[in-house]
Amino acid sequence: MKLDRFIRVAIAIAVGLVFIIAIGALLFISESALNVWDRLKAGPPALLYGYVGVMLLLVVLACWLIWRLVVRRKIDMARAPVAAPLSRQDIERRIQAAEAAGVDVSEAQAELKGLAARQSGGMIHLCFFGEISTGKSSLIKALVPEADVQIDVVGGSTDDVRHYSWRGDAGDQILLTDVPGIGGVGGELSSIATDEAKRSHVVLFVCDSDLTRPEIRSIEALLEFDKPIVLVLNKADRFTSEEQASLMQKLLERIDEVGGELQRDHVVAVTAGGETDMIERYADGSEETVRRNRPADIGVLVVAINRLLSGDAAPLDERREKAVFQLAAARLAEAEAEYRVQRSEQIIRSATRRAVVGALAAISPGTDILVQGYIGTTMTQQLCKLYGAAPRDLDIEEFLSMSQSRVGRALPLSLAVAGNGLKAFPGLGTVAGGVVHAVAYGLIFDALGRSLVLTLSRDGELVPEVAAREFEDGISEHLEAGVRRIAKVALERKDG
Ligand SMILES: Nc1nc2c(ncn2[C@@H]2O[C@H](COP(=O)(O)OP(=O)(O)O)[C@@H](O)[C@H]2O)c(=O)[nH]1
Ligand SMILES: [Mg+2]
Repeated sequence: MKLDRFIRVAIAIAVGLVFIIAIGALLFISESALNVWDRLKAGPPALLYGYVGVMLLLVVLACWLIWRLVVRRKIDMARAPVAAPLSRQDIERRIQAAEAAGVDVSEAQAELKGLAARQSGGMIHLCFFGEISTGKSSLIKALVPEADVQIDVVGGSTDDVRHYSWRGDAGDQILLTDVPGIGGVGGELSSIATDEAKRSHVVLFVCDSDLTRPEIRSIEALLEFDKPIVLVLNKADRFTSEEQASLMQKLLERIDEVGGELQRDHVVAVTAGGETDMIERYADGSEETVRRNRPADIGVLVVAINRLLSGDAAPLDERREKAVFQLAAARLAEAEAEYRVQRSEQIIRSATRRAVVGALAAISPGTDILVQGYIGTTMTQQLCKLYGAAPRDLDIEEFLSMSQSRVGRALPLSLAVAGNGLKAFPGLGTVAGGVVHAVAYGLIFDALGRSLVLTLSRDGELVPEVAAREFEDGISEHLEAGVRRIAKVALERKDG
């Protein structure tokens, strides 16, 4: 054990040396610091303050540099919460920025144009909203008897948005909007209805019993858009007055539960009327089914609406405007998501193609040159930028090297998948090993890009460990998905 002893002695000497140097350095530093301090004190105060100022500045600069290096940055250009109140300037600026980036902003713009058209009309917009067959159309018919409103016993007769004009107490023109019932099949009509409700000044939420879960959810969605709501319990003729009173109480409680504030006079019980089939029995014993009009009783609703509109219209208009800006922002966010999907596909394809070409050209290719090299870095940078993540260069390096260590394990599988994929091309004899390798590398790139998109769209930033794990978890699935396409790229290249 001579060597062992030798090493221990060497370490002991090294430790001793380090201590001596450290003590010397400490002495030297404190001596010169005291020296400088004494001289500064003796000198003019301006020099002292100036000196201390410069020292502080250096400390701040050092802190800033460390922060830049260590703390992850995240820029949220389009990721800003949709629910935040927006000004006209905000939304217009966002649309402009998105348009410049190549996003299709037509739907967001159409929302703003629609708002302008409505505002120039100067009418108050009331939207009848609620589940199918609660009697929305019947209520409009009761308010505007001369209107040609479609009412259906089966339900779901209103399949688009219709407008009817109505005159309030003060003689003001009011636009009543009939929309499809929510909760039908598909859900597409529901979203048409919800969007239209968000574009109105006041929503008349029509129900015909206690609120269901979907109804509560749509009320929550409307409250998120700061919509004034009048809750209308229709078909009151079906309840006794006690039943009606307890239902009304329940409705108020439900609204309370979702955190909405609704005044007592904003919950009303009415009977829209409508038609009903009745069996008429005659003296001679014969029976006949006749269609009768139910008497309507909507006085409380008319009062509630008039009270709502008797005040200043400007706050209502302002709230509506904000809601539409929010709606436009939501449209924009959808368009941006769509754009990101398309653009990321392009980025991944082009990186994969380059990886395949690079591997074909190399005499002894290796994934490390590819993954951690130029192609891997560019692809990662481009995808991060697309998803609004601004990782440090260090993070990108770390992510790629972590992925690299997983590539080693995935390579045999990737080669097998590539070999199999190439067999799918008819008329191809045995392909050279180089082509199989090239396809395998392409597949790895493809998988790397796709898993990166998954984490970026979910987290909005690049956390190396998380992204690398995602890559590992999804690799076999991604390999299978891309093999035909990438094999084709390799074969075209090789033939060319
Ligand atoms: N009992 C009763 N039935 C009503 C009342 N209002 C509407 N209805 C019936 O409810 C059904 C659906 O009405 P409709 O107005 O088409 O509902 P919408 O889908 O919400 O537009 C029809 O059969 C109406 O006759 C009401 O006040 N009382
Ligand atoms: Mg209807």
